[in-house]
Amino acid sequence: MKLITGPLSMFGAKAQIAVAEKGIDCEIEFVPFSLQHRYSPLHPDVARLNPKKQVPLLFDGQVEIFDSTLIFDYLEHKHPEPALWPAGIAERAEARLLELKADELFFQDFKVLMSAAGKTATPEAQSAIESMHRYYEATDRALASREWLAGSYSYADIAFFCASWFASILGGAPSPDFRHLGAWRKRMIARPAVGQTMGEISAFLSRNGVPAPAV
Ligand SMILES: N[C@@H](CCC(=O)N[C@@H](CS)C(=O)NCC(=O)O)C(=O)O
Repeated sequence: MKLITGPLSMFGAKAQIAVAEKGIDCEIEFVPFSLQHRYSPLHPDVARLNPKKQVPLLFDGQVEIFDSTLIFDYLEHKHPEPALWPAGIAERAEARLLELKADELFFQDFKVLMSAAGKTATPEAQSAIESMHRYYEATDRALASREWLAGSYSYADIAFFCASWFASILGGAPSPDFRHLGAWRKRMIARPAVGQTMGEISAFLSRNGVPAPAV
């Protein structure tokens, strides 16, 4: 199996963590990426396979897929253990919804901060930060009575952890007042699969003079 990702890819980090959680023997290849030139020049497999020109991509024999959520599904079918979707139907549905919300809703505010490129005083960036704050607040409330976002540790935790970790680089860090959320982030980073992936990304950031988020 081969995972093609970027050294600073939030969606790629999701896939990297999942592969590591499942203990899969998987080659990880990083596409060219720099803060200045972003994903240019485009990796040939990304250009060939993904009309959206995005990472991550997963290759396994004749299987060639893109999109982190599709990659989660493929990994789950190919390597069911340890399970990363909760077993209960309702909990699984909740986990899938939270994974989608991290990628599609929280990410909308994330994109605003990405475009702001550090200029967070603008009304657009402030509104995105407030919207993230509301998301963090609701998540903190939910985590007051549970260890993981939806039943057992799942892809929902991986997706939202990656989104909130990368948001922290862009000025969208959760307030330390959200102590249940803070404790969950600490539980997340203590997992070897998460700690190692984020450690590699932190090293890339520090090589580029950007402080990595404290968890
Ligand atoms: N929905 C996709 C999103 C992938 C995505 O946005 N990847 C970013 C890196 S985190 C990318 O390749 N961006 C390059 C670009 O859009 O030019 C997924 O879940 O994999």
